[in-house]
Amino acid sequence: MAYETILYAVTDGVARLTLNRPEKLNSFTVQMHEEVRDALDRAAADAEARCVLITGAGRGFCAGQDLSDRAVDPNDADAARPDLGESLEQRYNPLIRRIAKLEKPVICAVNGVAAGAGANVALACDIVLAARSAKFIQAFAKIGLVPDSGGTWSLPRLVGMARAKGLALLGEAIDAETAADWGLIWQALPDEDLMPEAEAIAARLAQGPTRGLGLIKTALARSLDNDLDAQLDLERDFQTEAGRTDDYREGVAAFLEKRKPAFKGR
Ligand code: LHQ
Repeated sequence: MAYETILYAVTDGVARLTLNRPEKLNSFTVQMHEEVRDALDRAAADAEARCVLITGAGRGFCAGQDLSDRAVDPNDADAARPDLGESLEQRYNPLIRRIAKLEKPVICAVNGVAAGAGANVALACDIVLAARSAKFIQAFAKIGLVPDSGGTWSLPRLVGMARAKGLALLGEAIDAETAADWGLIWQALPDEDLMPEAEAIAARLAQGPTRGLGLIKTALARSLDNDLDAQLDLERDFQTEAGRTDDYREGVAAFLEKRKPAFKGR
């Protein structure tokens, strides 16, 4: 598939996906959804891609759904009422599931405003960095909607119920430093440091023990539903698998030989 609304390339083990509709703050259209899905599927299937780095072109990260194709006359009682659930089922939910189930680390570099579904796409990623000038807005309540794209699931888990309710009900923007202080994201950085730091983390993860990193991501996600016994069983099974990888053998050998490991991602 040729892309028109995103940029996608794999180099040095990193799949870089850039949302690229800067004039509309990278808000989602049906086409952009199709392209992002396709790119994430390619990244999942490509052994050369050992982590994914998502960012936005221009001054915004993503303003959520493109609302320009949703305009309705509020005075026209007969105007068709859209089925937004269908839009979630067909587009946003598959997107969030792809990020969550991708067994490779997904880094998100939030370069500017992240609003509505755009904020929750960022929060679905594994390591979220944001420029100090970026803002996170659960904009849904402002237009009569409910946080979607996993927001009602991720917000209470990331920041606790009191802050989740404040963010979702008030729809106010919070800045990147507040987001980091609250534990919503990993780190807020000076604007000029965002991409160099995101690239440094991506380079590090791309040279990591990819299978083990994928298992870590899945184990932490499963812990949110498991009790301790179930999680201990899961750790046993995952460690069995990790212990059989070439990268584990290399990691131990490198430690004993006092050198840097050369992981192959196998
Ligand atoms: C936009 C958008 C946008 C179109 C900026 N659409 N053009 C899922 C299921 C199905 C349907 C419904 O929704 C969902 C999930 C959702 O995501 S709902 C939430 C949708 N998003 C929003 O409500 C956010 C709307 N945008 C804003 O509030 C502001 O644009 C923010 C706070 C993000 C940025 O404000 P500013 O920095 O002041 O920029 P701006 O408002 O001037 O925007 C720049 C341009 O981008 C402007 O176009 P123009 O032609 O006038 O220069 C905006 O119209 C356009 N834009 N967001 N979502």
